[in-house]
Amino acid sequence: MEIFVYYTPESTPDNGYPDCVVAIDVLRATSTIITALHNGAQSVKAYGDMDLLTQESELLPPNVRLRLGERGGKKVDFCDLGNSPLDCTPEVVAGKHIFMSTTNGTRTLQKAKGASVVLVGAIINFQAVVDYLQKHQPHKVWLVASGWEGGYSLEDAVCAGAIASSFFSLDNPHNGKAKVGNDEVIAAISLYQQWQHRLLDLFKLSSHGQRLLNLGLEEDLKYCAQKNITRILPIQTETGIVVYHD
Ligand code: 3SL
Repeated sequence: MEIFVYYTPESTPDNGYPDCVVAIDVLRATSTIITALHNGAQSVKAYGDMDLLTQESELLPPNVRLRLGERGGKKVDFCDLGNSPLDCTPEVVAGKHIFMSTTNGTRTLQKAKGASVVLVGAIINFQAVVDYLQKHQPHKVWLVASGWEGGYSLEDAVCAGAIASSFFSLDNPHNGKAKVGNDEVIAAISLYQQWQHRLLDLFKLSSHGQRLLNLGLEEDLKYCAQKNITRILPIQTETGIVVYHD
């Protein structure tokens, strides 16, 4: 297995796909997807385009669908939910098909669509991602951070580092359980090693963490900073649609 880290979907190579992509948007899209499926949602479908989301969601009756939309951290007016994982309670999401569009995270899922397997990772489930990779040993793996509008984000980078840390030790990274694909892998592991016991503090320092704090969403940061509170591993079954995989 060869593991690569990309800090934005835009920085992934455009000449083909790997065997497995792990899409990461810790604050908050992938944390929300994982939570919704943990709490009984049937599926989550990601859209870049709000109009398409509206059209396709209308094909299902209102009692089995939920529209989830976020722009700039805020709920999109006509949607049922914003992008807070804390709103995805069992009472709200169980049995529902979720149609979702967010600023960055859903773009990562769209971008990953050509890979044979697309997994959804966050701090709240990273051990489930590691266990899947260890069991299935895909040949080439991309850990793709969503970042923010084309730029680097600390919270996604540290999550990539949490996953990669299970495969490499910084003492001798080129002699690990997998092959180091690019320098970003080492940088992500270094970040995780520095902050692994203070993830919430790191999130509060991050630019998107600051944005969410300014919107009064500290509880979301606290929730998303918890390590491995679920074993749920969403996996893409067709372009943009993710369901629970064990
Ligand atoms: O960019 C995204 O996809 C979102 O996760 C951003 S937010 O946390 O909902 O503001």
